Amino acid sequence: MLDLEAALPPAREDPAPGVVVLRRHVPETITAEALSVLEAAPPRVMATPMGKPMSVAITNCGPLGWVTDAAGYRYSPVDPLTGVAWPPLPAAFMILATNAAALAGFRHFVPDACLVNLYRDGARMGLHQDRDEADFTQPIVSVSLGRSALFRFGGTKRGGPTRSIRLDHRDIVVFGGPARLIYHGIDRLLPGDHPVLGPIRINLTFRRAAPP
Ligand code: MD3
Ligand code: FE
Repeated sequence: MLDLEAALPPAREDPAPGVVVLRRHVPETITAEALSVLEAAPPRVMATPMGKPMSVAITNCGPLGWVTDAAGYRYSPVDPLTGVAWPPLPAAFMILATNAAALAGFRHFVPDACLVNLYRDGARMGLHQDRDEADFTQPIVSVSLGRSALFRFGGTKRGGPTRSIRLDHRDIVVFGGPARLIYHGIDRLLPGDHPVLGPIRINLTFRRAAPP
């Protein structure tokens, strides 16, 4: 069927300084690539340094992967379950993340880590900052697939006012500059299965973890 919506340029929103939302920007083929990563390095529940299991299951692809355990939060070149390298970052992931960052004003973004978050009903991510990376001049690019979710973000200090926006299948958000260290999280999934992923939401976050 002729898809006129797909022929239009992606709709762009700038909900706060340094936050750029590119609606329906992600090609559908990225979903299959994400499922391949999940097959190569199965998602697992990790515990926070305090020993509390996360409600989101995670895995990674790329040279570095974000991990958490009793020793703390960090990036690791190997999967702690197997001791072997994370699966490679698919070329289509790299192109998508670099192009999205450039559209948001961040040229030459070359991620070295892609954290894959898997949500089902009841999974959430409390308000936090992402500050385990070496270079905060580099943005973070977030790709949403599957079930819609309510994303919440505030400012760079805990306890300030927050806003929420809905993130749907194929949406991208770029966080950089003044937004790089904002508090953010996922309140909950929204009702309604996705035609392909069913009750699941997948989020890919592309990061530059190593120093420049
Ligand atoms: C703003 N993930 O993995 S994506 C995370 O949907 C994370 O799974 C959420 O927060 C998710 O750390 C939210 C949006 C996001 C990701 C990283 C950010 C927003 C961000 C880093 C800095 C500022
Ligand atoms: Fe985060």
